Amino acid sequence: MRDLTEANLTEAVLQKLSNTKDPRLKEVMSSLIQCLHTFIREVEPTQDEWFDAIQFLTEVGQKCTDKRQEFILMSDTLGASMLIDAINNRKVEGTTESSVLGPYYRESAPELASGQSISMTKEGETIQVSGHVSDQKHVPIKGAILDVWQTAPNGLYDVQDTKQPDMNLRGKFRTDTKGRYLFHTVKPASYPIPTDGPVGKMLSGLSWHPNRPAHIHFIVSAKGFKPVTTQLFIDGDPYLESDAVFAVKDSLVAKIVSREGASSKDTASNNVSPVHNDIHYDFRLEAAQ
Ligand code: MBD
Ligand code: FE
Repeated sequence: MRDLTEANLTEAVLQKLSNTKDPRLKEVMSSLIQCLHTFIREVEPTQDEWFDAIQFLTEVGQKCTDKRQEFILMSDTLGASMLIDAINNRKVEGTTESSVLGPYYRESAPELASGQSISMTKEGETIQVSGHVSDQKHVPIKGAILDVWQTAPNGLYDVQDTKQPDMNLRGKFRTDTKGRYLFHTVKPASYPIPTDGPVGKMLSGLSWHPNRPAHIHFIVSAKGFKPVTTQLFIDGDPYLESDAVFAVKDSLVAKIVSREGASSKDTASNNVSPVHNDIHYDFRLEAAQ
């Protein structure tokens, strides 16, 4: 391999894969090398531009900590995460649609009793979230687990905000014998994804806004069923049509229904008419094969 040129360099790199044993690795790298070379041939980056690109990826890596995942943010904002999700969770009639996990999931959320609130501070407007978990034929699933997380009304997750208690606005709930779940929370807000890193610079360079519509994350799982990672979005949010991470699906938009005059422990002591905010949403899981 000498005197490689613009014309034969791609072929020479691909040739080297003939020694690669793992067939999937071979397939993946073959495609990656071809796509990368095609991209370079199309764009013809200057050497300064290529160095800037390497600098950008370096900064993405350096921005990552145990509380900040800039690579996920890059994948999300370029639509890659939703494309991976779409390919791996093709729509199955009668089941809840999936959406992206995002960078703020934590595995060890506390298990809470039905009806409890995931808000440790109670700051914000209380909402009650309830519904059923069932299979495709509407048969209720007992003991399904809903792992839930969201931002505070200031638009920050616990890990982003030193003022919030650890594990604030996270919890795991279990369905009862009739497949019902119930919990309380506070109204989430639409908010910008973090813009103080290289992905923020990329978005502003592209004139793309960083905002996500208000949402509540769920991983719903049950024995014998395929778990679904999804999000519920609040109807009427101004960013439903332009989510910075492309995650909104019509079937995942939920209405907050306000009932005046309902008795509520939270508001009964105040001198205002008690209002109950309700979200009702039923999840449906596909049986595992
Ligand atoms: C979020 O809160 C989120 O849910 C996703 C998918 C990406 C960035 C921030
Ligand atoms: Fe989120």
